[in-house]
Amino acid sequence: MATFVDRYPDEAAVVKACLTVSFTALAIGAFFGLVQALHRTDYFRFISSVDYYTVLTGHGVLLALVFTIFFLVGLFTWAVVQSLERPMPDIRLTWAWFGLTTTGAVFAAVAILAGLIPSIDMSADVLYTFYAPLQAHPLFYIGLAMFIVGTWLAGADWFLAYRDWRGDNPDERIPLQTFMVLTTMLMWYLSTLGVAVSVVVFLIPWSFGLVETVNPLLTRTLFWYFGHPVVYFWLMPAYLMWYTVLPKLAGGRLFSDPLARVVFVLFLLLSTPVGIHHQYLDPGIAEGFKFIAMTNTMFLLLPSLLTAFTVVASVEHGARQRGGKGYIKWLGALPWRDPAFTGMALAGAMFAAGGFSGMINAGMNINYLIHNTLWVPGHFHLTVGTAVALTMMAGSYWLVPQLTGKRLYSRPIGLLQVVMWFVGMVFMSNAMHRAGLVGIPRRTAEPQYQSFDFNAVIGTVGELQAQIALGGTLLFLSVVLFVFNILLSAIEDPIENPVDDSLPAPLSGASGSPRVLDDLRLWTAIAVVLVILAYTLPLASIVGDAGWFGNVPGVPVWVSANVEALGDLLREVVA
Ligand code: HEM
Ligand SMILES: [Cu+2]
Repeated sequence: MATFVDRYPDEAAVVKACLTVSFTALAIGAFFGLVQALHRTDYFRFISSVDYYTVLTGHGVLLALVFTIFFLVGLFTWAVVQSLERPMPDIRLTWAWFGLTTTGAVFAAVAILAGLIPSIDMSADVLYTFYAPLQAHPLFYIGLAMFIVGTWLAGADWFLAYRDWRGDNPDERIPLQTFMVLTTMLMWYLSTLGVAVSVVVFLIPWSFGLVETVNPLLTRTLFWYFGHPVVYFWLMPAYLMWYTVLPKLAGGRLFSDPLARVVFVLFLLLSTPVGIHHQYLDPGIAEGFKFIAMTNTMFLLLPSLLTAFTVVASVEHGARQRGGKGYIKWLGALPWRDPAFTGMALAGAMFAAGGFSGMINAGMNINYLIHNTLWVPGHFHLTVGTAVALTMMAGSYWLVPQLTGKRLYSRPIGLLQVVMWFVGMVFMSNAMHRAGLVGIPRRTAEPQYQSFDFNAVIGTVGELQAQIALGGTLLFLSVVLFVFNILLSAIEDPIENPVDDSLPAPLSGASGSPRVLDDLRLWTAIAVVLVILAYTLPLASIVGDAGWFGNVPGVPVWVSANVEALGDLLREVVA
């Protein structure tokens, strides 16, 4: 059968555009990562420590939000189109959400990067968590709001495609990839409500000076209401590829389709009522609510353990199809020369390690040991920074040829790239975890804290710094290889079937499983109830303590006469 781009050229163009934005953000963000790794460890400094926060904000926003989410919207569009086997209902709507998300991302990026240019009165050095009372230039918040609304429209687009398909196929089970997209988006709608309210109702008016004060605990809580589910928004594209693409690359088939559905339903139910686990150290939230968030968080381990089982079982099935034998020896029969397979497999292995350090983060009492230390970036460079990022890069080696009709420029370079990421991350992340354990803080350009001694239990602090700098350098070089491999693939000549893109049916299909699994209304309703239970009382007490708009004035990271004038103007218009 013809490849994706021949069957759906219009859709392929949108997906390619999404990946172009995604990889551009990856390239810039990775460069910032290198700057941070070398600056913090004092190996090489060419920015001032004040600009460090501009760079760190850029790194967080460009990688954790732009790179991941643009990849997601591209991948999901591909997944919906190819699993429903029909084009998008109206390609103009598809381009419209692409345009809106891209404009929003560019606005936010401009507001951040302007911080590096002293002659421009604009800055957004508020880090990707944008905690009030740190106050960014309004353009930053406006960009974020547009970006989020863009993702909502993208979801609407996929739901419309599904509705059309349902009209023609009233009795069929939802195709697995589309099921994954729809459940993920339902979770996203539910959770982005929090951040949208925070940005639109509180932060934008406040950054314009329309309201004087803000309630920092309220905006923080709304941020984390979205901030935990967003980690599943990053992960679900990786899961989609682990469940539906990785088994095929391994030479096998997905072990169980119904189990995959159960996992996605569990994420829809459990992702949101846990956000307070990021606020164990926030005063103003009663311990009991924190305890509930911790309990819910521990339940969330279940779908990830189910995933580990299902994906490994599918890969083992693949290895045995390829002649693999024995308890462990089958591992040798896997296609380790294929960069797409190897990258995803290594990403999955690192996710297991990230899961373990995540359990430490989630424990209310041991969290105090590592809170705000370098342990935390150590943890999430394993999860979003590897499980997600490496799966996306590796998956691209299989996906991009379907979008361009051209073969990958070099598989050996691809293989070197994914292995280099893995090795770089072993150095950087492990050293970050250890540095956190001795109390070295995160989010600082000057971690030496003169007159305060950090003593490593094993090795030395100097050795930890060296590993972070070395790991960061390898990671950056890995991104350089990735970007060049993809760019050089773009100038290959088109060929008939650049990659084997067929996806075999699961070993155990959906047909025998309970129909209730596909009842999206039911699962959404339960998810809403769980959110109401988890959040009503904490929010009521936060608002009761300090009011909706609080009593804390802003601490602007920008100084701009223009914005003040604009604020005056808006105040007059409103009055
Ligand atoms: C070239 C590869 C990378 C390098 C060298 C790198 C390096 C670093 C370092 C050293 C920090 C800690 C800075 C500090 O706390 O002072 C950091 C923070 C961070 N990194 Fe990375 N990183 C890389 C890739 C990624 C990727 C792929 C992602 C996500 C997809 C990511 C997301 C983040 C986030 C969200 C933060 C926290 C920012 C904050 O504290 O506001 N990084 N990175
Ligand atoms: Cu979380």
